[in-house]
Amino acid sequence: MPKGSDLLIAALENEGVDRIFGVPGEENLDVVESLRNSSIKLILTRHEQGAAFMAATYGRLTGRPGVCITTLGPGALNLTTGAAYAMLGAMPMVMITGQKGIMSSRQARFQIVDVVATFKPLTKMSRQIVSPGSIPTLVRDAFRIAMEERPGPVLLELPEDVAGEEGPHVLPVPVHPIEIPVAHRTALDRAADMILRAKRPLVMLGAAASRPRSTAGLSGFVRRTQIPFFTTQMGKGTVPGGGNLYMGTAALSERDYVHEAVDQADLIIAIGHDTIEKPPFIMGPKGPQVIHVGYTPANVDAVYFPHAEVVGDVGPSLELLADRIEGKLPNAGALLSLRDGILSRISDRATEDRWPPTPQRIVHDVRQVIPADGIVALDNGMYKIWFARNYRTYVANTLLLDNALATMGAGLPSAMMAAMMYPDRRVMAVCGDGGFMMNSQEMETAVRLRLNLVVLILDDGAYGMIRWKQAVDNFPDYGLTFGNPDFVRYAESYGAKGTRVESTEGLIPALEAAFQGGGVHLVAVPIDYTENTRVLVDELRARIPAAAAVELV
Ligand SMILES: Cc1ncc(C[n+]2csc(CCOP(=O)(O)OP(=O)(O)O)c2C)c(N)n1
Ligand SMILES: [Mg+2]
Repeated sequence: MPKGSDLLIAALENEGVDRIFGVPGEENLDVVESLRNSSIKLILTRHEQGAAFMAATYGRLTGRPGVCITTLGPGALNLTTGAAYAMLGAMPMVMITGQKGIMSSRQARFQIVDVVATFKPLTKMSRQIVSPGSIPTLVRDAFRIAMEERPGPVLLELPEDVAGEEGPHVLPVPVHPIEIPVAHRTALDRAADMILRAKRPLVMLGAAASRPRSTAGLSGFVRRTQIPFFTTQMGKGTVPGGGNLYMGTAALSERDYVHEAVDQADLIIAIGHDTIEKPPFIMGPKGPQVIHVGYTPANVDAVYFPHAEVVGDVGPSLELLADRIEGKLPNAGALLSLRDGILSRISDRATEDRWPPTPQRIVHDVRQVIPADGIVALDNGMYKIWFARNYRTYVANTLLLDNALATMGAGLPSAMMAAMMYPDRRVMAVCGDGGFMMNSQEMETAVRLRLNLVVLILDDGAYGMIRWKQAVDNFPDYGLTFGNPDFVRYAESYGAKGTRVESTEGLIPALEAAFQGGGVHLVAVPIDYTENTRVLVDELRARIPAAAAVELV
């Protein structure tokens, strides 16, 4: 007779799960044993947070939930940041946590935390499994909920006695494909009418535009309408940024060069915008009309209150919209004359050879060693603004950044997931010295998994973004610097390779050699963050003299 844990693993196999990330505890040992006899690989990590970031990134890249497993109490609580990351980032994920026996237990309250309640606000569903017979339906439901728009995490708690209990064999619930309805004809007609009347239209691609299922229909819409587009930070890459319609990425909320186009537009077609992102532009009473195109209706906010909505499966809905307007838009390219000016000012100083290198130079040099389909995964720090603003993408999901929870510590695990999934593509993690150290123990996991991965560490000996904001706000420089390990020896102690870049011209060769050498290779480079104030405050303030300090953190 199968145990509860066998039914769980069979249900996960039924969902097509091929790996589970995590750190098991004694309450999971039945599940570990069932896993050992299954087709699913257990990928052990060195912290549950790393497991959750990897599982969430699996969901982000495939559209199907990544799965992670932990014990009760302390292990489960270590998933909270990963749950929030998946929740805000709309990444499908299934978390499985252990628990003491619920029928009887001789452990009093040892390690017991109300995990199900803890995760309620951090998930789309958080439930305890109370009988083996319910496992197939609960697992199917969990996967559906995690995957449905808007995707996100779910948690299933499997107590150890339910996991170990034998019972009749219950078949998994069959999986069938589900299509999302397309937008209503009336909504499409209304949106088409607004676009046909626009004098200076602009498209914005937001976070949901990067969903794996979205990417096909989007390029077609832009190509057929020839309306120029900009992106949010998480919308980067869905339509190739190399094309002649890309106007930039809104890494700031206002006053950046890309906002010249935003400010002059009379209509913005916001595709897949999710207000969990730091606002890419601020709507006001006199601003442009906005059409929200998304899988789900817009979340109305003080800075985002669209005038019309096209809700439905984004790709096919956009196809129907393009059918209505293609060839009828004499004003489509009205804002294109701004393009060269915006892009040339963004790439200013990208090849300057000052030492330490500027953020612009580092972004430029990274782009030189990453092919079009190569993937850069960022942690969170000051450099994220520079990468979002300056790094051009050509393929969807090739700049993985988190502009939702914006947590530190996810850069290395998310890059590791990309490296696992795409062993033939170049993958690089870019981390600050602060964020890298928050999950640097996963270097061991990366080495153990024999990943090919370059980890670029930007060394300023500080929580640089906060230190910079402190200066911008006229506080004295206090409390935000630290010492670093010797990163080269640190990498070597894990069995990885390490290089310290000693000159600005040395960065590209160091990165190139790291990729060519294969394996896990850490490259540390100092960074000159004086550019933060020179460009993001002084230069942009000069552009609009009345502007206040740029709000970034
Ligand atoms: C887990 C977490 N803690 C704190 C913050 C707030 N925070 C945002 S950026 C930052 C500093 C990042 O430092 P580092 O990784 O060294 O990058 P740098 O800005 O120096 O390039 C901090 C503390 C955060 N986003 N996430
Ligand atoms: Mg730093």
